[in-house]
Amino acid sequence: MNKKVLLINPSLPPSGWLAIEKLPPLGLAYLAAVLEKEGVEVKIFDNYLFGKKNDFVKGLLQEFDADIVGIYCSTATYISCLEIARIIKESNPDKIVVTGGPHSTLFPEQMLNSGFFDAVVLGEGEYIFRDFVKSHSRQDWRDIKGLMFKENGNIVSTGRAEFISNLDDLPMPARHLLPMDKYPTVVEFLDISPVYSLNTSRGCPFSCTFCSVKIIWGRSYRSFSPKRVVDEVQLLVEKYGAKGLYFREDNFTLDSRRVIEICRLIKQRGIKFQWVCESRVEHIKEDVLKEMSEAGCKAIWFGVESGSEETLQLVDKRITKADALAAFSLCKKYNIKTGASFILGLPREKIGDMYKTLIFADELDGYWTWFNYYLGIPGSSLYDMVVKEGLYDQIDANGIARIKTKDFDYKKAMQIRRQIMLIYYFLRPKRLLRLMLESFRAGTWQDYLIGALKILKIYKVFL
Ligand code: B12
Ligand code: SF4
Repeated sequence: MNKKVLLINPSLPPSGWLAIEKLPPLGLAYLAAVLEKEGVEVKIFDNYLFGKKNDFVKGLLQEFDADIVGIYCSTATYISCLEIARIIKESNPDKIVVTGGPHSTLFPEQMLNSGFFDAVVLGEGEYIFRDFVKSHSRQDWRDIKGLMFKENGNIVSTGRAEFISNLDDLPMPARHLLPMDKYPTVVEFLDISPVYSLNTSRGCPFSCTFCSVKIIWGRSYRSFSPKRVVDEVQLLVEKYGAKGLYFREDNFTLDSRRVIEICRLIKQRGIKFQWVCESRVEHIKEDVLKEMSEAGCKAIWFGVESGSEETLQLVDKRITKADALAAFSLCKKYNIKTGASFILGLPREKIGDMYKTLIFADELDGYWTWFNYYLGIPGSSLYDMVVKEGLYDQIDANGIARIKTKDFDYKKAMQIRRQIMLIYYFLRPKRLLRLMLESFRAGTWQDYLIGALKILKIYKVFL
């Protein structure tokens, strides 16, 4: 097929979000790999990484005259996504502009009503987008499940497509189209480089009320087979020279048989690298952890969320503090570093619950600890509750809710978060020192500094 497709990852517009981590957009790389297999010429431009002004797209289209432009859209990058699409339509009205990703899947009508998009792909995009690119005319779009577009001013939805039943059918993500040498390749926990990321599963059977992952990926868990995962590992180690890997996904450890099989294959093939993954605390069982440690696992990030049992129940996390303590202590036994991620300022929390989180974070004493503040993300059931009960004082242009309850508002929650971070880091100076050393090593110290200044509001003293 002699069509040309340009895929864009938009930059983060100025907002309350921090963009400390920059990883290759694997979703776009999967779309590109499937298209390349069909003979389509594809380019990916990752402006989340480069942060150029959005009119970069004009020059790009002069160099690469794509027939179709596909733009990733998350809630955080929605404004940039919209602007890029507007610039394309104003300068090249004949281009077909399509969007997909979490925000577009949540708000397809909003995207189409902007007037800048020809179609929206809902959810898992590889096969839907392939069929879209292969289609000969707009008439064919009605036959492609998973699409929304406008026809005579009316929005047409073809319904949600089936999820891909066997992920192993997908080709390896087209990392060769990404500027792999430009991404930060150092992660906290590992003192080696380069470290690359991969994503080996989709979907989550849990229903944490603050999370919107199920809208895209559904409740059923699908994963690449252990062999396919280890093939990708081997490719990253042998072709890209990876010394470390980061399994950056929601539920890497959900299926312990799969994890054990992956670890055994890594050992059998004698692949030498260190790795990090993310996990729910209750999935950490000794037999699995032992295999993980033997296969090179050095650290695990956990969503611990809160030090208040009431809050854990409120968000339907289905874990207890005891589960977290057990997981952290097992990790210690196997010399695996731990990361603990918490959320402060959830609706229905009392101020005392936030301090319970501080006390519990101190007790867990993860190698890394991160305190997020709650922002209501569209597509989550907690967001629906916040909106229904009017527990917000602002919903911004991206649809993000800043909450306000009878106990605190967003400003107060941020103030408490600042105090909590200060107490947590100054309580044990080793934590502060580690944060500083690691961010220097990772080259992210400027981001952390800006983040810290924002968090501590120190910048107000200078500006
Ligand atoms: C790894 C990861 C990151 C990485 C890489 C992000 C990236 N662009 O790939 C980094 C660290 C950079 C990151 C940053 C952020 N992330 Co993040 N991240 C993830 C995570 C865990 C996995 C992403 C992934 O690789 N998925 C696998 C690939 C295959 O899926 P995909 O990228 O979604 O792409 C598929 C479809 O969406 C669709 N598609 C995507 N784009 C397009 C474009 C077109 C044209 C088409 C047709 C289809 C299509 O087809 C793809 C293939 O099936 C997800 C959780 C999840 N389960 O997805 C959160 C997630 C995407 N992140 C989230 C958030 C909130 C953020 C940040 C705002 C965090 C922060 N405070 O900085 C930033 C925003 C970054 C951005 N560019 O928007 C939210 C987004 C929610 C929302 N409503 O937008 C998610 C869903 C997590 C959550 N719990 O809610 N993230
Ligand atoms: S937070 Fe993690 S475990 Fe909970 S629903 Fe979201 S992806 Fe699943």
